[in-house]
Amino acid sequence: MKKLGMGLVGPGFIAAHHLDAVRRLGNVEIVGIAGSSLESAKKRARELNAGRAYASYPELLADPAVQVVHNTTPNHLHREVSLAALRAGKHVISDKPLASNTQEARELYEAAREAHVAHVVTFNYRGYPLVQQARAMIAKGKVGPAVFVHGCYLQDWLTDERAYSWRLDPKLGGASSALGDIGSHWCDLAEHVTGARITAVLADLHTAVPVREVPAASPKAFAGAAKSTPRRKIKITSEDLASVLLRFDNGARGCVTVGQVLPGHKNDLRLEVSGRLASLAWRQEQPNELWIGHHAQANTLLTRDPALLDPAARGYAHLPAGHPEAWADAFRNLMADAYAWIRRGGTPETKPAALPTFADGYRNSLLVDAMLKSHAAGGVWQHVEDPLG
Ligand code: SOE
Repeated sequence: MKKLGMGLVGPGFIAAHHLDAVRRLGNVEIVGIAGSSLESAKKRARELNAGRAYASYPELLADPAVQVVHNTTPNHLHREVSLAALRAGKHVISDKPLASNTQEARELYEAAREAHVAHVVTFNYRGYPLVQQARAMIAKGKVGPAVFVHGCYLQDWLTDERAYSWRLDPKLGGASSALGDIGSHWCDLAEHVTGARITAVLADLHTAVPVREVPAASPKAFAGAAKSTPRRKIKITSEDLASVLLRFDNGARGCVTVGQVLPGHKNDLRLEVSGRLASLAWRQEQPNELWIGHHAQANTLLTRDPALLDPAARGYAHLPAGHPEAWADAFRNLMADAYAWIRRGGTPETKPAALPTFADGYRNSLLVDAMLKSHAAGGVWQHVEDPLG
C-alpha cells in the first residue's frame, strides 16, 4: 500500500504526539514540518525526526508530497492554516478547538464540506476502548432512558500564579480559556457517548487567579520557567474555573465542572451517565475500567479486555487484558480512524462513526459560546443553536 504523505504546521507540545501516533500506523510518511521560521522548523524537525523543514506553511502546502495537513498551531492560527490547507485540496487534521470563535468555526466547517476532503478535529478522548464500550452499551439500550449526565474535567497546571500559557490570552487562545481548552473535550465526549445533544446551558464562570506573573519571554504550553526568570504582572480576563448545568434533547439533565487551578488534578476527566436501568462511569486517569452501577444487583467493574468488549469497541483495544492502554493509544486510535477515512476518500458515507469532524468542532464552538453568553447574561439558561440539525 502506498504511504500517504503528511505535513505538520505548528511544532509545539502536541506536535510530537501527532507524529508518534502516525508513526505507529505504519502507512504514513512524515514529509516535513513548518513552524514560525525556517530556523525553528529545522530545529524541531531534527528534534522530532520529522522529515524536512519548510520556511513557511504555504511552502509546505505547495509540496505535492503532502496530502494530509496536521494543524497544531495555537488557536488563533487554526482558521488561517486550515482554510489554506483546504483550499490547497489537502485533507486536514486540526487540533481542538477548531477555531478561536464560532464564526471562524462555521467558516471552516463550510469550507471543509465544499472541499470534499477528510476533515478531523482532535477530540481524542473518543479513542478509548471503554469510551466506545459505554457508547455501544447506551446505543443498545443497556442503560435505559438517560436521566443524568455529569462529570468534570479538572487540571492543576495553572494553579501557580507564575504559570502561564498563550491559552490565557484571548487574542491567541480565544474568548474562553478552560472551557475552550478542556470543557470542549468533556462536552464532545458527553454528546458522543450518549448520542444526545445539549440543548441549553446555564454557566457560572470564574477567574480564580486573576493576576499572573508572566515570564518576559513567551513560554511554551506547560513550560515551567526558572524562578529567576524576569517577570511582569498581567491581568487575566478568561475563566480558569466553570460550573455548567445542562439540558439534553433526550430529556436528560446534566452538569459539568471544569477547572485548571485545582491542586492534585492532573488530567482528571470523568463522565458518568445514569439511565433508568443502570449507570456507567469512566475516568480518563483510570481508562481501563468502566464502572457499571445497578439499583437491585451488585455493581460491576468492567476492565478492558478485548474479548469482553462490544464488537463496536473491540477494534479500539489492541493489547490483551491486563496490559493497560492509555492516552497515547487513544490518540493513535483517532489517527487510525482519520487515515482510514482518508484512504476511503473522505466522503460523508465512509467516515468511521467515532471520528470527530469539523462539523463536531463547529457544534462544540456553539456550545462553548452559549456557556460564555449564559455567564455574561448573569447566569441565565441559554439555548444552544443547532444549525446542523
Ligand atoms: C492542556 O490543558 C491539554 O493539553 C489540552 O489542551 C488537551 O487537549 C488535553 O488533552 C490535555 O490537556
